[in-house]
Amino acid sequence: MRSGGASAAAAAMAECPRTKRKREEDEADAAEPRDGVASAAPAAAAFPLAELSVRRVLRESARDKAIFLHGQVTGPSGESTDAVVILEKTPFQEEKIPELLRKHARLELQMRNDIYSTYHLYPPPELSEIKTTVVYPATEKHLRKYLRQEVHLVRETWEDYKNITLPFIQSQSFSLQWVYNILEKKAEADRIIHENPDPCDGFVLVPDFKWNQSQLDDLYLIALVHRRDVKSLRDLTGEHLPLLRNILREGQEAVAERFGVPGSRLRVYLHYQPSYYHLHVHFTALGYEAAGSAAERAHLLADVLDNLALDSRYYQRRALTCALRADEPLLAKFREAGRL
Ligand code: M7G
Repeated sequence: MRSGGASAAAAAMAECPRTKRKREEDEADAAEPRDGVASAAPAAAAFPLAELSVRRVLRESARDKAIFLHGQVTGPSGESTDAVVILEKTPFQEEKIPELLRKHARLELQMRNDIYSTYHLYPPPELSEIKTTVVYPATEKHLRKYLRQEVHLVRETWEDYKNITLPFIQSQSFSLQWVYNILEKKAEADRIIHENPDPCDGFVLVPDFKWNQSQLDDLYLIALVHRRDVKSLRDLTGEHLPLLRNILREGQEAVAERFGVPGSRLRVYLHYQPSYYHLHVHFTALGYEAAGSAAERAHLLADVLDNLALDSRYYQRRALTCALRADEPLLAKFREAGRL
């Protein structure tokens, strides 16, 4: 389902004057991504997985059945390029269970005791998918993002934001090219679930790349706003209430219509700090404990709306908690400033 009607071109023509200047600056920035990854068009060729040489395991989780690898691909002239490859076993799909039981390749007894027994079940290849996420070429920052790290909490005041965080993110943040590719329909256009094309108060809702869309247990979508002048929760004021209300209402409606999951079963929230400083909102299944849905990072959109309605400058007044990984340069900046 894609609603809203007006084309992207019409949306661009009707661009919110407030965002136009910012967009032009951002486009200039995007032409030279800060972290050095030029990726305007998605590469058509599949990633050469068989040629990946694994350098180290960045993180693994028995609970999530996932492993995060730092690997390198060697090009024809011998140069090595870093990649992050995430391998993740996918949840069961109920409707595929009869096929799995019928078509299993082998069932090997592991142990039997009285009425209890355990087995190794080997499913047919089409039912043993491993979700694979690739970041290639990966920057140092990507390697750091996925490396298992101790996390520290920092209380960031508005002054800290202006003096420490803002200058830091202006010089260091991840490239937003993937976001612009979605907004401009240069990538993932066929995956759009809903669009409100208004340049000020509109957004695009797409499946998050953490979700393979095969089952609803780990449903995960992301709403990316069209305007390009809102970096994060910190920039939000009462002016953004119509935009945020649209995201909550239309996003919930679109998910209910497409996936049959009602708003009461969705967790709709923003991250602070986010990894990508272009305002976006996470939609996850309520029963799914997505990484980043814990109290120190997730801000429910419904609460954000109420806070802004009570005080337009709420997020420029209060301190916000940030969870920063031990080797994150921003944490070092807080330490240098004597704020830790
Ligand atoms: P975040 O709060 O900035 O950071 O969320 P996090 O990644 O630390 O949670 C960005 C969200 O965008 C995450 O949920 C990512 O999984 C998702 N995401 C990132 N990339 C690069 C893409 C992409 O290329 N396509 C889609 N659909 N989602 C992405």
